[in-house]
Amino acid sequence: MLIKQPDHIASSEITPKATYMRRREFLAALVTLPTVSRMVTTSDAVTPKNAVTSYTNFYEFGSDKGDASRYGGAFKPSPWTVTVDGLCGKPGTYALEDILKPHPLEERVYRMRCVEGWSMVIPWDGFALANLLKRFQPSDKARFVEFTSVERASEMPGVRRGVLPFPYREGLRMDEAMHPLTILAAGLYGETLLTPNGAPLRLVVPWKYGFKGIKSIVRIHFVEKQPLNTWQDANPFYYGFYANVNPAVATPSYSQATERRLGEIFKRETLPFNGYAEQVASMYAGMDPKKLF
Ligand SMILES: Nc1nc2c(c(=O)[nH]1)N[C@H]1C(S)=C(S)[C@@H](COP(=O)(O)O)O[C@H]1N2
Ligand SMILES: [Mo]
Repeated sequence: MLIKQPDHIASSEITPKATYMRRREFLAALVTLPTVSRMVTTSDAVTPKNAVTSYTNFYEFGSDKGDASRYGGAFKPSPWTVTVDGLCGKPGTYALEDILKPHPLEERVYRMRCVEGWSMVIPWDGFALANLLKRFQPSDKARFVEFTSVERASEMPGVRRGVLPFPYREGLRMDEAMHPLTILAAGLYGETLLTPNGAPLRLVVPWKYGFKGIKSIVRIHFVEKQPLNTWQDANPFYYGFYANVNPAVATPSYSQATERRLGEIFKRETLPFNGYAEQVASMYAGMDPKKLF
């Protein structure tokens, strides 16, 4: 078996050389097949596909985990455009095809964890967000990137009922957005993304709680100031900007020490940064981990 680091995640981009050798032990689980790009970041079993597509949080369709698959039938993820604006050299409205074309899809098997305590292992089909953002030439002033979801009352019953302040919004600091583990996904389990999981294009940030993974993206906005995300807007006491998975710090609503993998009976321990600490912890050096929820 060939165990190799993929080219696009050169260790020098993530950690200083000194820690590289230590990191390799962790990367033993990170396998790239030579032909198609495939990154497996965990030895945990992949969650059955039907659990991943039928148990979702997509409040535009309703607040029940089954609402997006129940009411998603009217939603049309095609044709689709993404508007890019703010502090960048190449703003514009791009067709989905233009967004995807230069970026061959890679399979990324990632651990995912919702703040509510359930977790999954999902084989996403996506590409590094960094590669897309670079095409728009973000200016030096752009310190954050803000994403917005589609808001279509006619196709989305949760939007009609106003169950959250829509449109759904999320944000990342620029270094988080440019991190090689951060991807935009256009598929899962080798198939085109289904509506409940955020068709046709959604964000995946595996060291953060699930709510950062904004679905059905229609806008990418480069900004100077830290943007507000929808959950923070709805309830700033419960939700913060960073949402880094931290088992040592309970959020006001949930303990974060353990999680239940969908399809399993016994709970398992939650890992700092959801198991991606070696790759991402250095981005938060000097920051109070209690404030990183
Ligand atoms: N537009 C939009 N994106 C969203 C949400 C949402 O309600 N609307 N829910 C978030 C939450 S709380 C979670 S846990 C993840 C879940 O992604 P999954 O359903 O594909 O597992 O999507 C996130 N992205
Ligand atoms: Mo969530």
